[in-house]
Amino acid sequence: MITTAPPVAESRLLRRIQGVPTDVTPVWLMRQAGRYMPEYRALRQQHSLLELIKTPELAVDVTLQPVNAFDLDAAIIFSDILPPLEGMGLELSFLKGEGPVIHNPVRTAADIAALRTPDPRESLCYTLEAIRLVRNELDARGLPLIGFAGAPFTLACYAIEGGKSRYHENTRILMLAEPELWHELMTKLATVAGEFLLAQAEAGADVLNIFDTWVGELASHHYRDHVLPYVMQMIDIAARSGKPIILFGVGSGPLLDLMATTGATVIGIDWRTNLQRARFRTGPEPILQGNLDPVSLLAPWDVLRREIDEVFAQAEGDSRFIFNLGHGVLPQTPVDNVRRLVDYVHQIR
Ligand code: 1CP
Repeated sequence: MITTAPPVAESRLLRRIQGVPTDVTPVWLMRQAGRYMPEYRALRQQHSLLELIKTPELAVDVTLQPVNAFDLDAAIIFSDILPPLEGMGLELSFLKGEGPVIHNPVRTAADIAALRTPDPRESLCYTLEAIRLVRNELDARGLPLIGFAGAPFTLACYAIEGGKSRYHENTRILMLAEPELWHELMTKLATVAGEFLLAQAEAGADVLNIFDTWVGELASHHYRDHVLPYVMQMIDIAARSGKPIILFGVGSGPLLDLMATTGATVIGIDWRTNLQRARFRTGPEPILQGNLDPVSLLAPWDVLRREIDEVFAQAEGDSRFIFNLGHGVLPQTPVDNVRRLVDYVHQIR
C-alpha cells in the first residue's frame, strides 16, 4: 500500500512526548471507543464485549472506529483492564447493566497462592494479535497506538471485591491487616500487568498507558507504602521496552507528587485537579495529560467550548501537555460534541 502519511515517529503525540515542537496540541480521549458511538453499538448487538476483545479482527474494527470518525492523534487498542485476570485463574464476565463480575473472587491466602502468572504472549495472544493487525492500518495514517493495562491496586480491587464496589473495603483491609498476603498478591498483579505492557510494546504499541482508576480513595501514606512500590515494579518491567508510559488515576490530586517519583513519562490528571496545581505537585519533568470533565461533553457547544478554553488557560501554554478528558467518555455523549471538541483543540495555537 502506498502511503502519504508521515511516519508515526513524526506524529503530534510522539513529538510532544519527546519534547519536539508540534503545530497544535495533541488530543486523544480515554474510552474513545465505546457505547456513545453508533458503530460500536451496532457491533455490540451481534457480539458480547469479551467476543469483541477476543476476536482480533473485531478488536481492530473497534479500535479504528473513533480514529475514522474524528481527527484524533492516537488510537488506543480495544480491550479492557480485566482480561489479564482470566489467565491468573479468575472467572470474568460482563453482565448487562452491572459491569464486570469475577465469579471466584480472591479472599484467602490459598486463593492468592493459587493465582498464576502466565506469559501474556499466550494468555492474552488475542490482544497482541489485534495490535499487530491494527499497526499496519495506523502506519498508513501516521498515527501512534496506545497499549494499556490496569495498575496492581485497581486490578486487586476487582479481583478481591468481585466487581464494582463503592469503598473497596475488602481490598483495603487486606492491604492494611495482611501485609504479607498483600505483597504476594500485588507482586503477582504487577508482574502480569507489567509483562503484558512489555508484550504490547513488542507487538507494536508506541505508548503504554497504566490505568489506576480506584487509587484516589487511598490515604497518601497508604499509597506510598502499599501501592506505589508495585506501580514501580510494573513500570520497571514495562520500561524495558523503551516506550513512553502514561500513568493515570482518578481522584489522584493528593498523590501526584508520589506518582511523579515513578518516572512515568506522562501523568494523567483528572478533572477535579487544577492543572496549575497539578504541575506544582509533579514538578517540571512529566508531561501532563487531561483534564476536561467528561460531563462537559453532554453540555451545549458554547458551554463545552468555554470548558475547553478553561483547560487551556490552566495549562498556560505548557508545551508539556496533552489534551484529554479527566476520565473516560460517558456513554450518553453526543458524537457531534466529540467531533467539535477534537477540531476545536486543533484550532488552538
Ligand atoms: O460494551 C460495553 O459493555 C461497554 C462498556 C465497556 C467498554 C467499552 C467496558 C466494560 N469496557 C470497555 C472497553 C475499555 N475498558 C477500554 C477500551 C476503550 C477505549 O478506551 O477506547 C478501556 C481503556 C477500558 C479500561 C477500563 N475498564 C478501566 C480503566 C479506565 C477507566 O475508565 O477508569 C476500568 C476501571 C475498566 C473496568 C470496566 N470495564 C467495563 C466497565 C463498565 C468497567 C467499570 C466498572 C466499574 O465501575 O467498576
